Amino acid sequence: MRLRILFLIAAILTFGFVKGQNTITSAGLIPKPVLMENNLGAFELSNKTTIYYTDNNEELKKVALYFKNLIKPATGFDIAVKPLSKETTRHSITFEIIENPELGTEGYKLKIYPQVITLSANTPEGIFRGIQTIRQLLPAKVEKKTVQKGPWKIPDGEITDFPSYRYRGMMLDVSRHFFGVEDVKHLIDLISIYKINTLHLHLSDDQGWRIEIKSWPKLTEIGGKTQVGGGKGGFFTQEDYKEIVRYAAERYITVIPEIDMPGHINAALASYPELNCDNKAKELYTGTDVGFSTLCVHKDVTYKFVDDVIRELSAITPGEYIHIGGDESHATKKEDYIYFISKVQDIVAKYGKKVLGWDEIALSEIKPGTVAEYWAKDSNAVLAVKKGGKILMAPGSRTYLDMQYNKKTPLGLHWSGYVNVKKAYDWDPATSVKGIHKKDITGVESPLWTETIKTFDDIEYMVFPRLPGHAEIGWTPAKERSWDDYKKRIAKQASRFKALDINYYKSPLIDWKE
Ligand code: IFG
Repeated sequence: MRLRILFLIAAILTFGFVKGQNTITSAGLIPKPVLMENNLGAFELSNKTTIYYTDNNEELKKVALYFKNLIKPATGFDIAVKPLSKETTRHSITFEIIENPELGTEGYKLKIYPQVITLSANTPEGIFRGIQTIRQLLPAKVEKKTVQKGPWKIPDGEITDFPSYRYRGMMLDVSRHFFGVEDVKHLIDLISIYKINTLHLHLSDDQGWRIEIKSWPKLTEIGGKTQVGGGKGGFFTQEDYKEIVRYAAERYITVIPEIDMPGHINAALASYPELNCDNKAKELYTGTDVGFSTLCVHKDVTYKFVDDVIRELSAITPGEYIHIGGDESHATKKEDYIYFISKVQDIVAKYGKKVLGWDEIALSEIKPGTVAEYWAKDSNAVLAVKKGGKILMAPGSRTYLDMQYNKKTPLGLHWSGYVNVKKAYDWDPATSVKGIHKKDITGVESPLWTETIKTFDDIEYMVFPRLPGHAEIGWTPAKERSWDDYKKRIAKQASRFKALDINYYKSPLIDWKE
């Protein structure tokens, strides 16, 4: 008899078939953790749960309060948050800072028992990443903004987890169509669920200049006035931008601003005649062509402009990178481009920042610390590495969220092919470009260009469900990933998308479990 019971328990532990109850391995976690073990039973969150944080660590307290406030609307629980002391109540969640080199800065260890949860990490950032896992182990209705019926069970077991790549990002183009602070904050909330840690804002292009530069006010007064299709455009004041940076930092997301140069610059050329070689301001542009504009590379005022812009932007950007663009400069002579990009890298370094740029920057010098963002040309990526640079992987054919899913889906472009959910997921950055290896790669990024994207619903439609797959590529080791396993897990995210009211694309490739 005893043997039969033991066998039954072993079967349950192995297959997690406890009827109806979630288990850690059946919860559909994305990104998939490195190590997961099921135990029997569950921890049930209640009003009596206490959250403890160790070492009276103020930053850790903020993360604990983030978790408390995250679960409060749907559970109705106003959970106590206290510094860990000797006597802890029986039913508790403890966030603790430990020293475990295996976990790095973002990794965590999660142990869930019926009465106690311990989430440990080397840093509060690691605790924040682990909280996203706890969040995904709770029923999806925990995402709702109104009180829902319980129970609020978190399946027992253990998770050890840490990311493959340090840079896991998304880019939002706010130039082609402008999206304001509230939209950007909402996007930050959604991408943080999948452990994304970088938001690259494409702040300037031919159609719009979107960031206030106090020493060049017409950039937004004139350059910010319109957008693709002729709508009213808009821009971030420096206060708006600082609020976005603050909100992102609370979720351990670093903002990287991009000022695209020397091309994709018509909005600036329309704002200041002196930036043009013929001293004539350009007309504002509301179309979707690319590659027709350029700064005047051999004028001193151009470098005064670049210096002022980089200076002001660096002063309000805590992150170590500034993105200088550099793509599609078809209107700039090659030798002028090489000269310009080299000078801009010096200016960025002067303000204590490092350079990120689209892969064409490899044609110029690559200064120490510079990262080339691979989007289209393999040879540029290989050249950048040869010159000592690192690569941020953003291949148009896999990560561009403005690519149509297929020829029938209404939004997006398809110059880089159709990118369905499988094509977005089923690739490995470390082997997808000949001559580029894991050691050369800082991470993965998913750009959303907005020529055809006008509303937040449009953003959600293109981002979900492909971005969670990219987040997993950046986090989970390639050998742990397979499309067959992933498509079952992304299917289970549908209930979360629904609870979050996300306008996701119900790809026919997935058997969605709403
Ligand atoms: N390429 C351009 C973008 C945008 C994109 C749309 C890059 C680096 C096509 N440059 O991608 O400005 O127009 O898919």
